[in-house]
Amino acid sequence: MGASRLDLGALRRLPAEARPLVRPGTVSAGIVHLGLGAFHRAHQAVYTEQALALAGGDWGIVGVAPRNADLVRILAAQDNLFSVSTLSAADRHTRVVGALADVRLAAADPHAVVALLADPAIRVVTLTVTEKAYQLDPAGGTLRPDPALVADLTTDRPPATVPGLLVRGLLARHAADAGPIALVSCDNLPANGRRLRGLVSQALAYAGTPQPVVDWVGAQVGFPGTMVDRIVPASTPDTLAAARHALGVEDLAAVAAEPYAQWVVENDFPGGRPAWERAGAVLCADAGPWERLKLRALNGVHSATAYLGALAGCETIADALALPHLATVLRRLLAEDVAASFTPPDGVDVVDYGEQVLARFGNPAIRHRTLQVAMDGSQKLPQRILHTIADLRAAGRPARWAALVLAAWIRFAQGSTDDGRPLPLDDPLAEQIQSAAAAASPADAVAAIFALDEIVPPEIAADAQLHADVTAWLTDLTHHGVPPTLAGAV
Ligand code: CS2
Repeated sequence: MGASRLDLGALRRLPAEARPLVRPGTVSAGIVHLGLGAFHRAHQAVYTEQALALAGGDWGIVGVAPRNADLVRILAAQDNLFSVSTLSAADRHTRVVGALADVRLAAADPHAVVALLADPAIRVVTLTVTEKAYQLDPAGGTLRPDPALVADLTTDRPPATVPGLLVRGLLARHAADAGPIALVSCDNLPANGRRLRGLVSQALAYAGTPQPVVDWVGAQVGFPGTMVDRIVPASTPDTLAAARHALGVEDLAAVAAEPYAQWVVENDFPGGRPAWERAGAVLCADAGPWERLKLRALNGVHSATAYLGALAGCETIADALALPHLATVLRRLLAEDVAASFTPPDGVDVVDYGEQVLARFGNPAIRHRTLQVAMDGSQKLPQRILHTIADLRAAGRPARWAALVLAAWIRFAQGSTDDGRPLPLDDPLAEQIQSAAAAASPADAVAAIFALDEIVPPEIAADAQLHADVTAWLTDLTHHGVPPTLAGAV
C-alpha cells in the first residue's frame, strides 16, 4: 500500500514545521503565474506565501501550466498543495506551500486563462516559461513567430503559445476595462522586463492592434525586470521519496532546492503587488546590474560546468566541479573574464560572489544533472557568455576563458563524450547547430557556428581573434578531451 496523498485533509497530520504558512484556500487570487515548473514552486510561490503570512493581501496564485497536464492533475488532486525540501550537506527540511489558489492547464482551456488575465482581481502575472517560450531571437530580441504564434496573433482560434495568451489576455483586459497590471518575467533572459515589453509590443504590432489599445498597454501595463536565483533541479523519484519520508504522505508535486534564494525586482507594479520585500526580496529601480551579475557569474559558469562536465562523462554539476582543474578554470573565467566585463551592483565583488556560486554548485545534496543545464544552449549562451565576450572585446580585452565555454558547447553539440558515448542536443535550434558543429575541421565548425545570426551577434561573428581562440580550444578538446585540455591551460 502506498502512503495517503497530500491534500487539505492531510495537513493536520503533518509535522508542525512542515505545515503551510497560510491557510490554503483562504486567500483569493491576485496573481496568475504561467509555468508551473519546479523553479516557480520553489521560488516565487515560496516568497509569495511568506509575504502573505507576514503582510496579508489578496495575492493567492493561480498557477497555469502551458502544457503539463499531469502536473495540473496532480496538483488539483492535492488541493493545490506541494512541498519544497531545502537540502544541504548538513541539513534538510520539508515544508508544504499554501500559496496556490488554483491551477489551470492552458492547453485544455486557453479561454479560461485569457479570462483570468482580464479579471480585475488579477493585478500581477509572473512567468517562468523558459527562454525559448518567448519566441524571441536570442541574439537581438526580435520576435520569431512560428506558425502557431502567427495563428494566435492573426486568427480567433484559441491561443496556443505564451505570447499569444499574453496578447489575447491584454486585449481582453482592455476591452473589459479591468485596470492596470504588471507582467513579470522571472526567466533568465537578458533585461527580462525590457525583453517582455518588446515581445508584447512586437506581437501587438504583428496582430494589427489598434493604436488606442497599444497606448493603453503603454500606460497601464508594467514590465518590471527581475533577477531570480535558486538552484532547483528537476524532481526525480528520489525527490518524491524524500518528501514522502519527511511528510508521511505522498506528494507527487514535490520539489527540492538549495537553501539559497535571491529575488531582485524592479518596483513597477501599477496594480499593486504582494509585500515580497517582507520575504526578503529586494525591490529596486533597476535590477540590471544584479541581473548581469547573476547571468554572467552564475549561469555562465553553470553552462561552462555543464558542457565541460558532460563531455568528461559527469552526471551532475557537483561531480563535474570535482574534475581536476575545473574549479581553477572556472575561477579564472570569473576573475579574468566575467569580472572584467561589467560593473557589478554597488558593494558586490564579482570574485567573492563567484566563490559563493562555486560553493553552491558543490552542494552534494543537490543532484543537478549536467544535461539539464546543458539544454537550450542557443537560448542561454547569448546572455551567459556572448555578452561577456562582446563587452570584453569592445574594451579591447581578450576573452580566453569565455572562448573555452563556446568551444565546449560546440564540442557538446558534436554529440559525444570524450569516451564516445552519445550526448543528446536538446535545443529548439538543434538542427542548425548540429549541422554547423559537424563541419570538417574545428576552424570550419567555429565559422559555421559564428554564422548562426539568430544566436551570435555580428560583432562577435566578425572577431578574428575570438575565432582563433575558440578554434584553438576546440582543437584541444577534440584531440585530447577535457581533463588534459584543462590541465594544459592552467
Ligand atoms: C541553470 C539555471 O538550468 C540552467 O540553465 O543555469 O536553471 C540555474 O540553476 C538557475 O538560474 C539558478 O538560479
